Amino acid sequence: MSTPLELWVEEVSRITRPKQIVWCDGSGREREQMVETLLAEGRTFRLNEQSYPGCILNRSDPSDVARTEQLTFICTRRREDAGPTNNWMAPAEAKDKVGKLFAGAMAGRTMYVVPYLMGPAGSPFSRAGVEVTDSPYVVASMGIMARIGSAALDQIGAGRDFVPGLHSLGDLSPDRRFILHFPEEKLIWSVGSGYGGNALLGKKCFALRIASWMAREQGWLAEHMLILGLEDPSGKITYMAAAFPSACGKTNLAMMVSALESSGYRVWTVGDDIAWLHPGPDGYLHAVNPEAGFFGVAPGTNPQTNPNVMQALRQNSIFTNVGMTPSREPWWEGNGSPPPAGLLDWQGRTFSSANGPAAHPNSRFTVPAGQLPSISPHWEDPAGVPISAIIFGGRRARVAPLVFESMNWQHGVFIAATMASETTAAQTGAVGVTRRDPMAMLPFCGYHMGDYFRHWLEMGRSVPHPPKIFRVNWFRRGADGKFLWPGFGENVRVLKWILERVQGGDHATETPIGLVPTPDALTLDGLNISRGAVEELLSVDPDDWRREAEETKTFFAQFGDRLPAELTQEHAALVKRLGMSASAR
Ligand code: GTP
Ligand code: SPV
Ligand code: MN
Repeated sequence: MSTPLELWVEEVSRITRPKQIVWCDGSGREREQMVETLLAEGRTFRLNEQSYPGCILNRSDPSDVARTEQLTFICTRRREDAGPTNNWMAPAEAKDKVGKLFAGAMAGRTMYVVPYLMGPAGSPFSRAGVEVTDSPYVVASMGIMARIGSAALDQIGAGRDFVPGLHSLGDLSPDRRFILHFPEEKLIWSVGSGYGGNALLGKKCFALRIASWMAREQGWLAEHMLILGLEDPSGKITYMAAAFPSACGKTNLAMMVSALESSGYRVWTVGDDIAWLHPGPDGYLHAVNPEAGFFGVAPGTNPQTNPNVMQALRQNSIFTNVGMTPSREPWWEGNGSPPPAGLLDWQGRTFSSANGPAAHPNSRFTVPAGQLPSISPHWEDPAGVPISAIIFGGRRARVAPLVFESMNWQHGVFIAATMASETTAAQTGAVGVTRRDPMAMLPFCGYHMGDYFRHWLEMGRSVPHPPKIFRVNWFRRGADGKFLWPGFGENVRVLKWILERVQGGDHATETPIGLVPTPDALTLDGLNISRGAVEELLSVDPDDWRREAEETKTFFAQFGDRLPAELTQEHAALVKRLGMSASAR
């Protein structure tokens, strides 16, 4: 008797017609075979065996360098269940149209079957998936980003409780690229891209889009969040989760070397991109990191901004679309050293600034989490870590202050739902365009965003000790166009204020948008920043926020009657606090 998994693998092999099928177990030998296969394909290189042992550099197709949101679909039976913020295709139409692209797609190639577990082995919160792919790069990357092989097969056994994901590189043309999610049957289809979130199906496709749907059904949350522990001078560790849009600072915050380490504040990393949050028996929300590695933005990463990851990426790591020096070391803009003579850019050309940067702006490193010096001893705790604060942040050159706190959970959901951020290179399209990105989940919520807001409101009501909710912005700029806040390891100063608020400290002033630190509440010793800059960072300009409130009204309108009444009430209360006229409401 075949198991459901074997039957599904047979079914997809009948469609894709590979020359052979390889079941992956995640062993070192298998990884070495993937590397050999990649080297033979000519777009992958072994890095310097002395300085970067076990590391490779991969150059993707130049048209396949970031997530493609316009080619990403939620395929629910009813269009309205995908909601106005998602692309939608009817399941039957999707299968017919994209099924044609899978037909014979693996002819003459190997089909790899990658069973994977999202979440720590033995955790009641962990979920299994199986990715079938014709890309050895995907196999090697999944081997770092998830627990693959027996950890997953043990959980799946002869059952059907796994999320199947079918992936093929196809011809890599964006004209024939589709990333499809069928949340009602918990199925993923992806064709035409080998890059990151389009192709490593455990990550955004499963752990966010499909998992967010499961989470609503089952009473938990699947979020685009880092998880960190802040140790205070008493040795107590308080856990926080933070949602920022892509390339807006999660990896760097989660791994920071604290500027206040000498006074006893230290940061421990639990996760850098995704959090699954479940109500725990102690009345707190508990977070697990479903991933096992970090797929982080390379440019800007250096020994000052992120010393922890600079150490971790020295071995067993994959570099994608970075430059390569003549001594076969990876290189990117902002890595702390000047471009050496003979540098090759991400497309393998001799570096010339006329061709643009040496590393693609969305170039990335893929690093096993266990290698990080700051990895938390609890990062694989099956029960997760209890969360005391949730932080939402965006990239805003103006308007948004360095930090503010919500008045309560309902108001917290409102300030998360109305967050906006400037777009980055993590997705294709224009960079620097301000867009609403509720909870940093705009590209990742697998269902109607109005229902998602309602689920968030319900979660706060059902948990006896809901986390306090904050907003931050490391990216505010002064009149000279420069960042007002130094960021990175200095962000611990903001985390310290958040910790004090969690512990009941009262150094906060009420403004129309929420509670901001009093001018002397932030610990700034040892930091060279002017009083004026701090005041500017914390300032809340009523005119700016009246404009935000106007935009929020338009943004909310698209959700129709699925927008929870609580958020309409929060908007009305904000409008009132801002002293806006009735017509502006
Ligand atoms: P995804 O992996 O795409 O979800 O992104 P992420 O949120 O983990 O972003 P990441 O930490 O990789 O940061 C992306 C970019 O923002 C990098 O170029 C960083 O150098 C920059 N950055 C991160 N933190 C800060 C900060 O505190 N201040 C400033 N000015 N830049 C930052
Ligand atoms: C993001 O874009 O938010 C990422 C990278 O974390 S990717 O996996 O490519 O989506
Ligand atoms: Mn991300």
